[in-house]
Amino acid sequence: MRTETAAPVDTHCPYCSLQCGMGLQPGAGGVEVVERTAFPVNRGALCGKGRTAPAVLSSRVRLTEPLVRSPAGELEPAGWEEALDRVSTGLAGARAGHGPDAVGVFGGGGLTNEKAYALGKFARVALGTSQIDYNGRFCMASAAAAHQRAFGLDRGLPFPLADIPGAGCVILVGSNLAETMPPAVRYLTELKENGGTLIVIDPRRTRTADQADLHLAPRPGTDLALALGLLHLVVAEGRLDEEFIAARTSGWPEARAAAMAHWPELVERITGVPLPQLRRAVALFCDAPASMVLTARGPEQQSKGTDTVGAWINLCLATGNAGRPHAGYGCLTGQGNGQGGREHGQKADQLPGYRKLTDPAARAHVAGVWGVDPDALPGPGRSAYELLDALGTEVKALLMMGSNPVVSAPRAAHIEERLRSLDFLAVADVVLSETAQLADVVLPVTQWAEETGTTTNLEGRVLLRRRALDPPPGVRSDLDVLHGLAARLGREKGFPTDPEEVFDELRRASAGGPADYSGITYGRIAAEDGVFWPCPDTARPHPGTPRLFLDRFATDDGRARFVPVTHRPAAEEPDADYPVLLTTGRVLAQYQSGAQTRRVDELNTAAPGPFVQLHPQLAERVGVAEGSPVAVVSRRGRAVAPARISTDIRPDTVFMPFHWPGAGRANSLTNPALDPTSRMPEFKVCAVRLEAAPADG
Ligand SMILES: Nc1nc2c(c(=O)[nH]1)N[C@H]1C(S)=C(S)[C@@H](COP(=O)(O)OP(=O)(O)OC[C@H]3O[C@@H](n4cnc5c(=O)[nH]c(N)nc54)[C@H](O)[C@@H]3O)O[C@H]1N2
Ligand SMILES: Nc1nc2c(c(=O)[nH]1)N[C@H]1C(S)=C(S)[C@@H](COP(=O)(O)OP(=O)(O)OC[C@H]3O[C@@H](n4cnc5c(=O)[nH]c(N)nc54)[C@H](O)[C@@H]3O)O[C@H]1N2
Ligand code: SF4
Ligand SMILES: [Mo]
Repeated sequence: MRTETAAPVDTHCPYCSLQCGMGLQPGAGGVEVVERTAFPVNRGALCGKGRTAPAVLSSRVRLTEPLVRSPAGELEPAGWEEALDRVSTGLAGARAGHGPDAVGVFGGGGLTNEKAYALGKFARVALGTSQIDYNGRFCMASAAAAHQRAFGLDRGLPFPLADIPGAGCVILVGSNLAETMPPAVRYLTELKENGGTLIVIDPRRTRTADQADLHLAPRPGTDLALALGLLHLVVAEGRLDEEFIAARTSGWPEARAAAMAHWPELVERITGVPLPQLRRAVALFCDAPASMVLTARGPEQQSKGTDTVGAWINLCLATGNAGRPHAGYGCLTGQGNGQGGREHGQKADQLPGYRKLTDPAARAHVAGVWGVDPDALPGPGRSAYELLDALGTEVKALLMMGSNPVVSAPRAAHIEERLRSLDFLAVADVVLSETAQLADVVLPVTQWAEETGTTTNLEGRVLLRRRALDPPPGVRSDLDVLHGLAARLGREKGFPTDPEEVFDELRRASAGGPADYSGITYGRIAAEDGVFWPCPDTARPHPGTPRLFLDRFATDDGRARFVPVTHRPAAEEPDADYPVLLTTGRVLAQYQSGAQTRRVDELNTAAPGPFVQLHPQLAERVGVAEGSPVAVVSRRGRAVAPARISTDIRPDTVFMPFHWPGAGRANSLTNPALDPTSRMPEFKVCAVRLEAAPADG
């Protein structure tokens, strides 16, 4: 028996990229969340999801034994040996019949660094497949691509959140921070207390927009034009930082020419944002001694997301707001390990340390650490949506670890059907998610509080989650799963189950790469409240890098690159048949596909189900009343949910949260049109029509 004086275990929330610090106090009935005020990012504050996270540890709601599909088609309890045998046979069978690329692996940005690393290695070494990608492709891939293009390196925020209050003006583009990272609102409050101004750009007046000095409500999918219009005004009004442009950038003449084609009057027409508001935004942004632009999923989840983020970066560069304190561009990454999960090799084109799979030197280095022939490493594979779309045709068997695409993928009914058409599907999860329900084998895995591992938060700060309690019997860790499968596939060695051992290998694999973790140890993280990468292993311990680009950008010549970009319409614009724009996103009390949070009573009470937010003018035209069911129909499908009538949204746009399966599933409607560079689907814009639905849907 534990004594009641056991100290709380310092750890981090299982959900979003803020990775709030929390203490877990072990007690008779499991663990209780206690404040961890010393952790600087959230100083003890938590949102309701973090506070209630232990509810998902309860065996009442989670998987506690492997499940195997019986000849009669039912998922039935089985032992671990049988379940792992079935998975390795299923994966190996597809490989034997159709070649290694007939086996797919799908990961997640919620997985720890250790798991993401091991999963990428498992795909390339144990399976020999190129077909691995992950749900981060649905998240911040466009910002990552734009970061690489402009700065030569992708770390979501090149500065700590604590720098925000020191900026004179912050533009939040398509981020509903007050609902998606509530404890971070503190930084915006402090910004305003310091006399700084906040501009929020969102087609809806959100809880975040409520706090803004200026709220611009553009038509969804027009952020690229908006940013270009602001840059045009910056030039026209003589607000350029010529000195910065000359000293620290390249490519300005071409970017300038592209921006000058976007007349403010044209931009007003495209975006629906009145010209005086555009002028005011430029004044606030340029009057401040240092300004920031922070983007989130609003402008990024578009079929032109990379160019859109590029346009916002151009605005920062032209005004000298980059590479100096309290100024710059940053992306607010989303998932718990959305940053680290995109660095260590579960992405289709990537090796650990944010290395490129196509770079011969990177292949040689990582193959050396893995003890394999570099020529044996496969090349880049398909992106997430393209991989899911190829299921059942070119990809015959799939291992899913850390995503629930039946709810979260665009054009979800089609993806559900692709998953059903597989010869073999294995899902490792903590709960019986909608995707796990389709599997041939379900493997029950341990969760955050039951295992140790590192995550990298949205600031690039590498953190340690610590095990605070024992998992229920019958549950194994993802690292155990990969170890067991690799052994069955002939790789007895190379897949350790101890997270620290995996991390030490990751450090070596990342050494010398852009995301260099080699100087970071579990001990250092614990002692320092996290360590910012890059942190090479140097003779005198490297301090880590809270702020990037202060002296030079990570390009070959050290200069940030302007990229000339021009506006283009969404992949699907409204027309006579589908006259309304649909956009999608989140609510405070549910997380992602809802697999975890829909199992928490308190959260379900706060956010019980899907809804369609629409303007009273539109509601009247369609003939729906508050709370009555409205059908939303797109070229991909139909969804029905109660109307939530509000003047907080543009009259030409409806909004649906995507957290629920079934009749109200927003992703039955969304358009999988992909950004050509980042392969990000256009979750934030598609054309729909509305119909008042009969009460039974
Ligand atoms: N409560 C909660 N918090 C979360 C999550 C969650 O599921 N629930 N998920 C986490 C993850 S993985 C992520 S990625 C982040 C996402 O965090 P956010 O990006 O803040 O969340 P979203 O609600 O997807 O989108 C933000 C806003 O974009 C607006 N928007 C829609 N279309 C457009 C557009 O065309 N242009 C602009 N400028 N804005 C637009 C929406 O109205 C919405 O208010 O949240 C993280 N935190
Ligand atoms: N329409 C619309 N769709 C969207 C978005 C949007 O804005 N609009 N946003 C997109 C974005 S930004 C994201 S990030 C995706 C997210 O969507 P998903 O990829 O579906 O994310 P989650 O719901 O977090 O799914 C994670 C799954 O893994 C399980 N899990 C959690 N931790 C672990 C672990 O450690 N190991 C294993 N094996 N399993 C674990 C969870 O129980 C859950 O079933 O959705 C995307 N879909
Ligand atoms: S803001 Fe994010 S990390 Fe913090 S408690 Fe909420 S879900 Fe967890
Ligand atoms: Mo995300």
